[in-house]
Amino acid sequence: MKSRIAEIIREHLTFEIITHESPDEDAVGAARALGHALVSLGKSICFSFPTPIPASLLFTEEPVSGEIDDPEISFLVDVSDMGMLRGIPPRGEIVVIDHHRTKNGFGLASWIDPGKSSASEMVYDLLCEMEIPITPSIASNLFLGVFGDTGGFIHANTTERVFQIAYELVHSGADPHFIAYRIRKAKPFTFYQILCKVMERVIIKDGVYGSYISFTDLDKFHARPEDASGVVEELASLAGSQLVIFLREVKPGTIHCSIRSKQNDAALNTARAFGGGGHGLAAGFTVEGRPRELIHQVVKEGTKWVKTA
Ligand SMILES: [Mn+2]
Repeated sequence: MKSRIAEIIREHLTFEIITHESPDEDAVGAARALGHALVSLGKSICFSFPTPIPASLLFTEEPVSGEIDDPEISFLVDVSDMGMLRGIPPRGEIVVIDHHRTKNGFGLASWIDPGKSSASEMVYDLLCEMEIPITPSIASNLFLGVFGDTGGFIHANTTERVFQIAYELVHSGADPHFIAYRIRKAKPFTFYQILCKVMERVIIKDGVYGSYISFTDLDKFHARPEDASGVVEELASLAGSQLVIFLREVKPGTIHCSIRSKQNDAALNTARAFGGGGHGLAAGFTVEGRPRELIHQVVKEGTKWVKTA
C-alpha cells in the first residue's frame, strides 16, 4: 500500500492534508512532514485542521506552497475516522495514512498499520520508499510525532525500529533536547491547577481510576482547551492503576473522554462501549452529558475490561 501511495503522489499535483480534531504531536508532525516532502517534490499543498493546532505545538516549521482551491488528493493523516473531522469534508480523493485500528480501509488508497508507533513513523517509511531527502524541517516534525505518540519513548510501541528512526531523524537535523523540552518542560500553570482538581476527585475501583474536569472549572482557571492535555498520562502514572479515565467537559454538556490502559484492548473496549475508538491501550470518545454522572458509568464499564489478579 505504501508503494501505491507513492504512485499516487507521483501522479498528482495538488494535495490537501487533513488530520484529526484536537491535533496532537503526531498529527501535527506527520501532517507537516508530509507537507514539506510534497513541496520538495514541487507539489502544491494546503492543510485542513478540524480544530486549530494548540499554540504549544506551533514550534516546528510549517511548509508553504502556492494557494490551491481544488485539491486532487486529500490525505487523511493519523486519522481514519470521519467522525473526527468535525464534519469538514475532504475536498479531493481520499488517501489514508493511519496507525489507529479501524475496521475497513476506504478512499482511493488506505494504508492502515496499527503495528506502527505513529503516523510519523509511517510518513518516514513512505519518504524512504520514495527516496525523498529528510531535511531538518522534516526530521524535526517527524521526531515530534514519534516522541509524542511513544510518550517520550515510554509506551509499549517504543520498538527497536522507533529508536532506529529516532537516530536517523536526529542525524538528519532534529534536536531531541529542544523538542522534548518544548513538550515536557513547558507546562502552563493551569495544567497543574487542573491536575490538582482532578486528583481531588479520583474514583478508584478495581484498578480503574477515573476523574473529570468540568467546563466551569476550566473557565475558573481561564484554561485554554489544550491546557488539560497530559492529565490522563499523569493518572496513568499512578502505581496500581490498570485503566484510567479522564473526562473533560469541552463545552457545556459536551464531554471528551480519554482512556489509557496497561492491559491490551481494555482502553479500546471501554471506549467502544460509548461509541468511541482508538488503540488497544489508548482510546477515547466524545458524548453529550454531565461529567459528574458519566464518570461513574465509564469507571463501571472499565472494570469489566480490567483483569484483576
Ligand atoms: Mn498518532
